[in-house]
Amino acid sequence: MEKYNHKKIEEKWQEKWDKDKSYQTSEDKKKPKYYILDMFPYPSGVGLHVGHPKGYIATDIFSRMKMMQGYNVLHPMGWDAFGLPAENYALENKTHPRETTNKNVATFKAQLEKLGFTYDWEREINTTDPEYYKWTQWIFLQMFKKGLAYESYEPINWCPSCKTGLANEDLEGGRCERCGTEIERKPMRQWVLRITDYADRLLNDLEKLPDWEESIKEMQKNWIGRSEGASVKFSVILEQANQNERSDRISRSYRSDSSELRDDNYNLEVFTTRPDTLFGCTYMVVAPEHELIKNHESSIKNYKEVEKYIKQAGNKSDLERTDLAKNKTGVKIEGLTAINPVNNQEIPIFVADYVLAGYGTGAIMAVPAHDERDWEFAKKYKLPIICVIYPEKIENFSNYFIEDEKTGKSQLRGSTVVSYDPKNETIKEGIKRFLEEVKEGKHCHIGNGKLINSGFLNGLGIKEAITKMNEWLEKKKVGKKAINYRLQDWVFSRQRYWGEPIPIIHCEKCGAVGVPEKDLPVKLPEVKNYEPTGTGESPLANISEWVNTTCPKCGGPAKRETNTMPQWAGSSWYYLRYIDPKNKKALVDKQKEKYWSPVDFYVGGAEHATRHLIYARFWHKFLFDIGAVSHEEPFKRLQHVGLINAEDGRKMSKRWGNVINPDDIVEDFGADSMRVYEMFMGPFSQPCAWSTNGLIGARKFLDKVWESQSKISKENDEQKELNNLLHKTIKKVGEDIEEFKFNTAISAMMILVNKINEQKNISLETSESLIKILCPFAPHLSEELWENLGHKESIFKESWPEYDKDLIKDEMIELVLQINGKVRDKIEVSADITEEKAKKIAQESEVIKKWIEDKEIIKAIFVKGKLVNIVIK
Ligand code: ANZ
Ligand code: ZN
Repeated sequence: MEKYNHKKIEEKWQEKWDKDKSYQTSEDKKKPKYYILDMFPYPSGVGLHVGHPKGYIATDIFSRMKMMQGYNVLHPMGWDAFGLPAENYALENKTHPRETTNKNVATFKAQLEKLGFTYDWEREINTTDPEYYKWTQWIFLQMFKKGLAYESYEPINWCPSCKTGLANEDLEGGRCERCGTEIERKPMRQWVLRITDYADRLLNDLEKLPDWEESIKEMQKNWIGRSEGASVKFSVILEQANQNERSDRISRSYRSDSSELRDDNYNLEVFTTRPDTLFGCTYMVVAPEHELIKNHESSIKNYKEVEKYIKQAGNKSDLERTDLAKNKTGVKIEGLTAINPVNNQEIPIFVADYVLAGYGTGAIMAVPAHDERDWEFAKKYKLPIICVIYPEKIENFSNYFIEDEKTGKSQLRGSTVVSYDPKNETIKEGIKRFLEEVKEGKHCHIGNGKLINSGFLNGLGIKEAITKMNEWLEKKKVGKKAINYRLQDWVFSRQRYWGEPIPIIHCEKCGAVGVPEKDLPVKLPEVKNYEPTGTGESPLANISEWVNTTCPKCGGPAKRETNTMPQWAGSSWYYLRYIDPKNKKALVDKQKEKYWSPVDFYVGGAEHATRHLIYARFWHKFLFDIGAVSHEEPFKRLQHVGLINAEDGRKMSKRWGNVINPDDIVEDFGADSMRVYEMFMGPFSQPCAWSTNGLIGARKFLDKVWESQSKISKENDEQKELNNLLHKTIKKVGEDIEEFKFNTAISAMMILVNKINEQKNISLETSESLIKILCPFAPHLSEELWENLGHKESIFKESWPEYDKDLIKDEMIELVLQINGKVRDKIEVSADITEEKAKKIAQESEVIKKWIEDKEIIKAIFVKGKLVNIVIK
């Protein structure tokens, strides 16, 4: 027998698959469908390194198995080619981004093709293709029509190096995610998408996604950041007001029947999660960007000082500003005073940068006794501290901050009881001393407790006090229950060249007018100078032939919008286009969408847990609302890929000189070896380091498979033991692929192959079954072996092998399902079933379902290898 020649074999089969169009998507409606999707790459200039294809190999294995299981499989690939990285690369290399993008796409594609993937290249998409971005623009127009896309002039994140505005999502620790430059705040005109309208649905619908990893759902929850609390309006008075005006305003503020109170110039609205602490509010703080300052310039006595402070704050990033460890700074605004509505106390207003403009209302009621930031600030500026929550039990002097004598910094003392001395004081005395000590600034009590020093709230717990205060605020018309999100509307314009033009025309008479749908796409004009201008205008603004146009509404002279869309636009809906990539009339045909949607399985990098995956869910929900798609959620199952690092443990990067090009590995060891190796490295979602030794091991395994074919003989003395092992392996490999546990599937096949090689002879059937379970992993080698056995058709036309239940009996057990200790059902399961899975299966039993319907499950007990007992009320 000839030796295993990967080069010859891989070239031969790739050519054949290509010629036969083996992986063209079948749309035979009689068959079930499976849509498996990779996050498409942005084709950077450096090409792929061996880490990139890990996810693609996994989805390819999965696709091949699903094909053999009788599904129509949709497994497409495309290019996310607009955006900053592509443009920055083009600028560095002084070539037009269109040119570099085309070149990079070609390189990526060639690299991928060498790995033997099942991608249906007839469905390839590229976000920079006008036929594609026509529909990106179309979606924007629909949002514009529904009022979800709007113009705003708020200060936004500005990267001075990339010279563009950025969304919050584009920052990493206050720096530009692309270039690492610290972000400034810059007021400018921009387009914004009202994603906050969808905040609740984006949050609540996470529950409809049981097949998403919990950790990713958690990240989305935190990103959306829903906080329940109240908004409270504080009346603001000017110090110049004479005594009469003053008391009039105070009393009117209290009665809340003043028309002035509705004039926002004389109100300061805050968002608080703790309305129960209102009696403890002793001052207020506005963010440096807050409009109160500009609106009262003439009344602010120390305006110069305030202005100087604001300038300094503007240079700091949000991260720096909110850093707990940083010294709090601020300036008292002289000339303005606020009135605490709950007790009519006049309290000072500060400007301080620990309050952020972009969260809540950009102003806070400060409660120094119970908020650490306020506490530090109050101590620094000698502001009164009033304790309104005391620990119910003196033993619970917990979670408070105490000053470190040496450094003067506050420290969380966790739950240690530092302050109470039961030998020398009664509980009552202890509480009294506690209150004194809080007042003196010794502790900041952020823990639980009861209300004190709080009028009508005294004696209540925090929860009841919140409810009662909210009622009071509402009755007095000075506030109400409110919900606040960390999620902000999506800043959607970029002052850069390489993006989708925003399809809007500005007319002096008609304002911002949407480009008529028949005129889409608005093509990105060819230009010589595409460098960012840095003026806040996109380079498109310099092309007067393109900018000047006529208004679609009135026909008068008008100008095109010159901002472009962010990198994330094209990727927010691309998975829909693969379903119907060449449709000229619609984004996607309704019938096709119904058949293929949703994406059954989505695999990609964890770095997209928030941005891309929130944006895509938002667009999808919008498309659902306008009837363009039939499901509310785009991705049914989600799996993240663990990174492959370099052999030295560092990230693979040009900077470290540790990048390995897959082309070299394919050349020396073969694509099949690389595929097997990358799947064998460890648990799929975990990071791991590349190892050439490991790769050699994978190659040796394939050599052994190759050699095992010479053992096929009619006169085999195949042992029953081998047959049992074969069927166990068939079962395990199928189940492991389904669960993305490729490493254990491969190790099971290795054991099988070793066993085979111990035999003198093996049967044809054994060899064929082995090739069938191996073929998703090593498709080229398997096709060749299959052909060697005399088959004319591709192995991927075969059905996935079934295992013989009788032969794996010892692997199966009867799991007893109990309700409150009584046997109610029995099911056959794998002997090594995990606790989590057993409990899930138990609750899915039709019999058990009837028992637990409308009942509260107290707990479920699992006894390995025996039973699940569900305890209900
Ligand atoms: C009074 C108070 C008393 C507060 C107390 C907390 C504890 P989350 O949970 O993140 O929603 N806050 C509101 N807007 C802010 C802003 N723009 N910049 C900085 N801080 C801001 O946080 C809500 C709490 O953060 C609010 O509740 C407010 O302080 C502060 F014992 O109000 B709190
Ligand atoms: Zn007009």
